Amino acid sequence: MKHSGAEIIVHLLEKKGIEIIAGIPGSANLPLYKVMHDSKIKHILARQEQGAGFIAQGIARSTGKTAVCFATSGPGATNLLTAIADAKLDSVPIVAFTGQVATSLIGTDAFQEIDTYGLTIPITKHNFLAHSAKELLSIIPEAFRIAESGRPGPVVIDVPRDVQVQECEFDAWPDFYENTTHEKIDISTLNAIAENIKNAKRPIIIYGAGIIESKSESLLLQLAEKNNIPLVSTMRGLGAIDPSHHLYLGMLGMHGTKYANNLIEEADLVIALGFRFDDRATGKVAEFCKKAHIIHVDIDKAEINKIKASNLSINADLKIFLEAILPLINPDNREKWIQQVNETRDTFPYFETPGNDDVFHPLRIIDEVAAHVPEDTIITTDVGQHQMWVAMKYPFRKSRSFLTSGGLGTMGFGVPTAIGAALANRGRKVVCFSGDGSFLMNMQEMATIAEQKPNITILLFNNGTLGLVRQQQELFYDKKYIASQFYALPDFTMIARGFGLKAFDLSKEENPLQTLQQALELNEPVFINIPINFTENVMPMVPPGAANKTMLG
Ligand SMILES: Cc1ncc(C[n+]2csc(CCOP(=O)(O)OP(=O)(O)O)c2C)c(N)n1
Ligand SMILES: [Mg+2]
Repeated sequence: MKHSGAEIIVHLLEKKGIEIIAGIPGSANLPLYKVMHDSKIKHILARQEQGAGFIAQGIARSTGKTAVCFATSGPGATNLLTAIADAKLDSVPIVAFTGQVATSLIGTDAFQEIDTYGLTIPITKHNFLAHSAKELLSIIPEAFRIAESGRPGPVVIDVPRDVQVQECEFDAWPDFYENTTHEKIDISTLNAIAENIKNAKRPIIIYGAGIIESKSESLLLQLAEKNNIPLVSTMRGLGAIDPSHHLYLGMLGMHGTKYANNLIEEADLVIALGFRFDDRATGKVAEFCKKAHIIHVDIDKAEINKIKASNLSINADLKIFLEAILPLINPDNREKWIQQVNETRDTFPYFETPGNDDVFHPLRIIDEVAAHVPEDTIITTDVGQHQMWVAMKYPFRKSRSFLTSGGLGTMGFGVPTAIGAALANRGRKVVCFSGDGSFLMNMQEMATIAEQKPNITILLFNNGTLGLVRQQQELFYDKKYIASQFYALPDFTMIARGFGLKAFDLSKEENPLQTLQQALELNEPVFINIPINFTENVMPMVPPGAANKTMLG
């Protein structure tokens, strides 16, 4: 048979089961779009390529499946970079197809030519520059295998315009394949870990997103319950364990719970599962779990001993590790340790409950939202104080219900990621908590929302400031406030209406909580402006670079 490069791309994406692709066309990828015209794949026209990248992320983060986005060469590709880098740091499987100038023009500073391959080397798990249509037959299955095997991550395929139109003859379509080989777990290390757990007096488990990626939430719970080991989550692990569980201590780190941070320092054994010892979680690393023996299990070998040396480590999929270790663990009720854990939890409540007259307190609003949306609602956030309040307060009960930019901390993440999540999970509600600074960075995607009409509610925590920056200036920069306050505040409600969304402004409502409740019941795109006092700080907090036990508030 004979097909063009563009036909090969679209056919293989259909074969892979890709249902939605977000992107923006331009001269270097128009041959690809011509073939997309007759494809059953639904194309979502984003309004900025960063939006397209985050729509893909919303699909991938909410479903665990690899998602795809398209951009043209030059500015299309550079606009996509932030979303790709964000996917790299949070291990999100996406495959981005970028158009490139014709092969004969590469290296001539041609119109809209940029070295996408070079630019994306440090921010992808792997990247390709296709030299011929035939090459695409091997590149595409390989790209998906890389994106979704082991520790997932983003892959870029840069396709010159002439490669998209080039015809090539071949006998059969290639198959997609998975990594079937797994690292063998060393039995003596496994036995040593079981022995360590048996002898530990004060063990604690810290888990990260690896538990979600490996679908081992229930195995983790079995291990914790069998041996009575308290559980601490990273921000990206939230949702894996029901927060009402008696062994659950919440999140660690900069805005974690004071009791989790303190108890980690009391532990004699830390079992780190799919947790990469990120500095926002560990605080000053030299001071982190100093008294503890450390066991580290991670699918990515490069993470082991990268930041914190471990005493015992296993490089494996967590599911395989947990299945292997569970039969070796004896039941233990750990009465004394659990009593200490409970006492510590009672001594340091996470935060003060806002007073009844404090209607717009962010924690109260989050409680109201959680109480009035369906259980299976997906939450996205932008980056700032509002993100931290949501991570701290929202009761995430299911994996993949909290989509947030953890590693890169990208303002502008929330709205387009919500679009991807809503399109990939029709029938489920998506709520995006945004900040007035972050929202301005990708609000053009409200046009995409108006077009697609997904069930998204945007809640704008409007404090008129770059709140998290203002907070740091107040606490750590002698109150030298600069470039953190907005002196020209847009009328966001009017803007949302201008885009075609139903919009509410709670600052103008007589009974704002009732309006909020009614707005949350709508199953259409809704925007809600919520006034937040700009002096409100996210507490407790570990000062940047300090040890977790020096937590303020
Ligand atoms: C793209 C980007 N630029 C800058 C920052 C640094 N930064 C982190 S939080 C923040 C303030 C966010 O303001 P807003 O979205 O209003 O949220 P708030 O903290 O007020 O809730 C800034 C500027 C960032 N994280 N991302
Ligand atoms: Mg703000």
